[in-house]
Amino acid sequence: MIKVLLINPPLTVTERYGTEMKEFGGVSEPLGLAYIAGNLEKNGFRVGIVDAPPQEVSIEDIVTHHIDEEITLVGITFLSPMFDSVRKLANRIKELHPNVKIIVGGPHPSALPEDTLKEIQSIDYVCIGEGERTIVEVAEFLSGEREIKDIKGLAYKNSNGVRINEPRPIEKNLDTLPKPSRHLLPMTKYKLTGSRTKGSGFCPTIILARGCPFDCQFCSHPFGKTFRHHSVERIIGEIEELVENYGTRQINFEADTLTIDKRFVVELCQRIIDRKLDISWTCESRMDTIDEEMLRIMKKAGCWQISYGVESGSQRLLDIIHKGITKEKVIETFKITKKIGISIRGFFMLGLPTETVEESYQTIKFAKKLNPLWAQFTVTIPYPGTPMFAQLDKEGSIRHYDWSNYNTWGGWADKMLPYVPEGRTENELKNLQKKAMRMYYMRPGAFFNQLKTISSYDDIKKLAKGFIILVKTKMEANRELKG
Ligand code: B12
Ligand code: SF4
Repeated sequence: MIKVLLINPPLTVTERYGTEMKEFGGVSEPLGLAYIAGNLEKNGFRVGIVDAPPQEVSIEDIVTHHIDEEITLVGITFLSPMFDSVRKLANRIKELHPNVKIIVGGPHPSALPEDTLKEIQSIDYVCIGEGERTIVEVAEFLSGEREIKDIKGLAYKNSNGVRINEPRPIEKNLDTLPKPSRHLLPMTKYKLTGSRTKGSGFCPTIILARGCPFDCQFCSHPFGKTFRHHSVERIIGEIEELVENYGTRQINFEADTLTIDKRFVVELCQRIIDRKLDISWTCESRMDTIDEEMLRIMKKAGCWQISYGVESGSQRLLDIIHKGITKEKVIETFKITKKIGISIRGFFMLGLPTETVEESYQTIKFAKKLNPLWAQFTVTIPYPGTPMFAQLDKEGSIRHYDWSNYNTWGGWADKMLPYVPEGRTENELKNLQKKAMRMYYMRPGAFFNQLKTISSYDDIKKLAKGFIILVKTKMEANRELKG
């Protein structure tokens, strides 16, 4: 049986968040790789994972210490901002180990399979979409057990250029996939973003469901539009394993739209309560798929925080991005969530297509009115694979295709922006992001909200550091004005 090495390429927290904000960034488990490793192991293949960011390994370390003669196939996971890192890694692997085959997967190559194969010549195959079955079939092909043209969801180079095989159907029953191989990951090294954890930053993630039927134009729908969830038994089993193996008391529940299926959420929460699983958990949700009854049982089952994507304070923009939610619904859901006692993280986007300066301020004002514990203001990045990217690209409004600069949140938007609405400037938007954070957090109300959450010395340090950064941005803005 061939041996496969899976790699999460080097992309440090500093590269993602910048020097100033790196302490607020998290490093999470690459569950996509762990899932495909699970299926490779189930099918008898030998497999290892290098998770470069937490293991602090460089490209040179990987090619010299982790790739040996036994390895036939290397798989790399790939988000758009990792482009440069993936290119350097793949080129260096081919230089030193020309016989090793390289496959990439993840949201970026899934959206642009042909471009990826052309832009990075050292890559042999692109997996499009869910990868569990595709990687096993590629490993079987390399073992001489099947033909490459029959592997669904695969793109590769041939004599005529690039061939894209038939699409791979989505996994209808997620439980048929083995559990992610967390034993191959450096689990103790992970730390979720400060705003998503209580006390210790260790908070492993479980994926409960995949797919979302909604149509937000900034979303790339890597798992398609059909909602599918794991069975409650499987999820409870995974929670118990995390508690037993890693002693965790907090978990991040991940799903594209967790609360879309009320019966599932209620059943899961009831089971957590009945089994007396003493865990607290955080999740994300859409504000029009959640109600008071659900929130009550979620709270009882240990949910302490929900992240809501509000996006904009302008109804015109909410409609343009097909958010499908009214501002009234947002206000109502915030009110009920606070009443139940679940803390809120609110996500807001600045610089949406056609957004005016007045509308940007409308968003900041709306955020203050909603007053979540944490507010995150992100300068809009149209990612490949999203309808927004397709539309702006068609209009000729994409300013550059330097994928490594496609970096959403991550401290400040300090890379060159791929899109700036007409009549606005890059500098103005970047400064506005900082100003939004100041306007939001440098209010007595927001400050006291934060004070109430302090439970350790680390929390005080984090708060003080955040405050100093905001004051620094204010001083910089003043200097710019004077200059
Ligand atoms: C949760 C999440 C996060 C969490 C991660 C939490 C965690 N513990 O995993 C946090 C908040 C930390 C995060 C951070 C970021 N995220 Co994020 N995130 C997501 C989200 C909502 C779900 C990801 C997930 O859990 N996937 C589950 C696993 C099982 O799926 P997967 O990794 O895609 O892998 C499957 C396939 O893609 C494929 N596959 C993946 N890799 C490989 C490799 C090989 C060899 C093969 C064969 C197959 C394969 O097979 C896997 C199994 O089916 C997605 C949206 C989405 N629905 O995907 C955005 C998403 C992935 N994030 C995105 C981005 C941009 C980021 C950041 C870069 C933002 C930033 N600047 O900080 C960072 C990068 C973090 C990093 N890894 O370095 C974008 C990527 C867009 C793009 N074109 O690249 C997405 C798609 C959201 C969007 N805007 O549409 N993210
Ligand atoms: S609700 Fe979330 S997952 Fe669904 S389309 Fe909108 S952003 Fe994407």
